[in-house]
Amino acid sequence: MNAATDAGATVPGSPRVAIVVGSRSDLPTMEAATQTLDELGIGHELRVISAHRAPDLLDRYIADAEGRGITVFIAAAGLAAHLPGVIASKTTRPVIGVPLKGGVSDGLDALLSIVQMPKGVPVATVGVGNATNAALLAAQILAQADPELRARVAEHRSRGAQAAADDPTNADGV
Ligand code: RP5
Repeated sequence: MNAATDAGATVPGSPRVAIVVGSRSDLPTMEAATQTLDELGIGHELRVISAHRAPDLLDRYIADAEGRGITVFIAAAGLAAHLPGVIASKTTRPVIGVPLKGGVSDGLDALLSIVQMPKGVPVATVGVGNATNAALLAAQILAQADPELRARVAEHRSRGAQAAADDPTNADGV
């Protein structure tokens, strides 16, 4: 434990977003989250920790991550998909859940599992496999206390709007 951890302070340049997935098989889907956070210049870290297979490690990781200044957790899981809810039960930092495809309902099962948190322990849930929106939501949360990041998020949004406007389908000048 270092001084910054003791103080619970944010170390300059230290990761602010933790992406936690339940399995290595989730990693390809979550590349869009790391890419989006990189585009926005937001420090992040990635861990593979299953809520079911490694619950004690998950406990230790959350406590350590909070101490190092992690401010938002993005948690992705498929099947029973308890990971986001378990993380939310152990931290008051915002938790964004990403349901992943797979299982008998191809992601609908994970979506329902993640979105139906009991009152008192919220998880902000994005669409099935929508790692990009998870990263953007994390960015918007962090941007509320960071004007420079707020400007980068707004510019990112503008680029998306411009790309839609520039779509050749819209070439009639509307
Ligand atoms: C969940 O079970 C993981 O998040 C993953 O989406 C799913 C399948 O995991 P593996 O069997 O591929 O490890 O816990």
